Amino acid sequence: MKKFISQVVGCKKNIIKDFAEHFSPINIALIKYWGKEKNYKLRELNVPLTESLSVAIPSRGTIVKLSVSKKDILIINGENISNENKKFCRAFNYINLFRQENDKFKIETEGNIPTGSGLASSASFFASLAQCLNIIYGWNLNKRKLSIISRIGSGSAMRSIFESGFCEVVKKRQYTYAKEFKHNLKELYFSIIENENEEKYISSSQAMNKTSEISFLYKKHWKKQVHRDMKDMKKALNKGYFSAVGKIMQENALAMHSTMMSVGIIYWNEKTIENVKKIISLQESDVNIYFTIDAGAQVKIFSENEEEIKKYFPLLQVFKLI
Ligand code: 2P0
Repeated sequence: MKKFISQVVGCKKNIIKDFAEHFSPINIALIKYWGKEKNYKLRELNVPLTESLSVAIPSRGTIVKLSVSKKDILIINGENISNENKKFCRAFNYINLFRQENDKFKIETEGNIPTGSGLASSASFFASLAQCLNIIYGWNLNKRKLSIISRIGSGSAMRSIFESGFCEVVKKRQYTYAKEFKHNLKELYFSIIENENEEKYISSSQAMNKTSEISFLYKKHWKKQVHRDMKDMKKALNKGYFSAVGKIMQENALAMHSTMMSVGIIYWNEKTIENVKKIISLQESDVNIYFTIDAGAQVKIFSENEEEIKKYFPLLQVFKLI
């Protein structure tokens, strides 16, 4: 691990600035990351099993302020987090990979992400934290290397390095990274149907690990599904065909949920099913609204037409992405 880190960040090990601040957006995967490479070395470096493709939601995300301190402190949205808390351990175990023994930090984070939405807040947090470390240690990393080091914190963080537009994860063994993906969509709008406020009952990491260990459907099918969907999705984005983008995205999300449902992991609630049925029946009447669902109950919708979302979901906040 240490050797890999120095290959990526170089030999600069000393703090050169005592404060850094960075905002990273959340991202929504149109082609999902679900499961990791099993090989010991790749597993340690949190390498996803497949490629994935996402769009950034620039107005939602996490600001991280990282400052040199006398002891390690984590403050999330104004609340001091105990050093026995899982989040504290996860954040500082990550920093341990890069720092020298006497370097101590205060991490302050503020997010504007809807709670319980299955919007991996870990993605925007680790993307911001990696960028703050890059400033504090003066590594001067490009986006590709930033995506590689943020990945060690959280797989989806790779994609939050990109502040707007689409990006894809490219598989390259331990150097698996994210890069911008150019598209030709004319307009794109996004909304979240918030229908759950509780913490999810199983984390996405645990859920993907359990699925990949025991689901026959996952083992036989998931990698092939992603390869095909990536190819078709890139073609649809290149051509700017929104309805093809929507259909591929929706099938990919349903396939991911099928793999986890096959081992008894069900994030959906009654409202999820109600909204999924509503959108499918709208599609049957030629309404171009498509959905995706992450590791949570929330249904996320995309359309190329703002008025269509407002007409059928009048209470939702609509985000213009393109
Ligand atoms: C995604 N998810 O592509 C998929 C879809 C959830 C469902 O990336 O274990 O929190 O930290 O690498 O990044 C959530 O996974 O997992 C996720 P770890 P992460 O957006």
